[in-house]
Amino acid sequence: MRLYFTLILMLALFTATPSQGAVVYTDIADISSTLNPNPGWDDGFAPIDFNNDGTEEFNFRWDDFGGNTWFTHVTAADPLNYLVQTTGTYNFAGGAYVEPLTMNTVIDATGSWEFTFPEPLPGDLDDNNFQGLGDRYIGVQFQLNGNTHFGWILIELDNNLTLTIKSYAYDDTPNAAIQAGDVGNGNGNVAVASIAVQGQGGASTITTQGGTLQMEATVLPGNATDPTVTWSVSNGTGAATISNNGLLTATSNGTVTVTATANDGSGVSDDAVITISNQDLVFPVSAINVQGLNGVSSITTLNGTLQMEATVLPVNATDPSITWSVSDGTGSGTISNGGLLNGTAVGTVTVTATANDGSGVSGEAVITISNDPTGVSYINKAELLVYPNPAYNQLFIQGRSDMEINSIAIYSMDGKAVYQQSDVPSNLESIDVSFLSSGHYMLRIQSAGQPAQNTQFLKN
Ligand SMILES: [Ca+2]
Ligand SMILES: [Ca+2]
Repeated sequence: MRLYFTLILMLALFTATPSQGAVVYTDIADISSTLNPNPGWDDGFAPIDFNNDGTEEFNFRWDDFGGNTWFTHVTAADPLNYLVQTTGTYNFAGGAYVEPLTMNTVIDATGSWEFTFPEPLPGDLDDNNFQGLGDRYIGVQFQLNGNTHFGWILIELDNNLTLTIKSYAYDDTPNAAIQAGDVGNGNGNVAVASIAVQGQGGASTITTQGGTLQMEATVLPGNATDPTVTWSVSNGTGAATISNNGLLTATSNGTVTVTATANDGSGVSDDAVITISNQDLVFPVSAINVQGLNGVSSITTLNGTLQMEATVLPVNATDPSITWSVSDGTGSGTISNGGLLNGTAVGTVTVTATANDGSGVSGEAVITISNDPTGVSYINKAELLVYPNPAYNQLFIQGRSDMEINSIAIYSMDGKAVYQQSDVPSNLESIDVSFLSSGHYMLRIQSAGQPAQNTQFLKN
């Protein structure tokens, strides 16, 4: 038994012994800088301090000289000794372009390395380089205590010219190679090797107007460290949009190409062509149902109003717009473009909504206009204004200057008093009606020496 514990202890000690040299990984909160304003620059942002000793080894810079002349640079604390892996081509200023490395690329002394003076470019006007690729790695080498170390910096330069610095790592063993994306967890990183894109169930068409197709990406190998993808769609003869989750929505007939791109910096992507049809179908209006708001079919005050509503079928009618009109019956009225009916003479009127799509479909409702429903005179507009109608939170009351209002009451359409104020201050300007639910109400105002005056209003 004692021997067993001793073996366990020895094994534990052996396992815990740090290996010589290790990848030192730093995941910073992503730092983004966009080329804006124009012209302008952002100097020395995103300091990279590989060994966390308070001294940065690298940082980044924008230059923007206007007229779309822009550069983004990798700069270094020691530009004559710190190197960046480059593509070996030179920009007009004599600096090299930074090589966009994919995940697991081995970074060592081989390859093309350049001093960081003049500063190598992740991108400029002449060579997009990193632009639009998604995540890519910059290979770097630098000196610590006279020794050379290799490392990587993960960046993204998007098509909107936003440069984002995400994380970095180096190997603390001098001259030791490091793989792009190695975070030092001992497992290395499993890069995405392939992506297969298709529509759900193998579908490659959208045949309904404004229809959708859920796109699917099969990412291999199954143990990829970061199996997530970014969806995009490019319009061919047709057009569509795609959500972050890969839901494709048809816009116009033809073909579109859907792409899923790995987010792990492996550079792997796949496309699928989707064919869209039936986006130009026309659905004529088949029926229109007309009624007053909340089913109200009467105006109970002369010159009162009623908001009319039209329900147009089918719900996917291509042009669901309508035109309002009113024809006099025994009464008369006017109607606004928005369907607000004003009863101008007692009796009935017929309100009509006619489809604008040429289908010839219309719907109508008969509205009864009455006056003085409670045996008192209506509001004389020359003496008493109540507005706005419809009312929202406040109902304003403006009487003739010598009018003395004694009481105010509001009744719902079924006759219940929902508001009463008997001690009306002389400076009253408005009533708070925000507590009322939407619908029609009767306002009754009793002023000195006058019969009660009523008006109907709509609360929105
Ligand atoms: Ca440092
Ligand atoms: Ca990060």
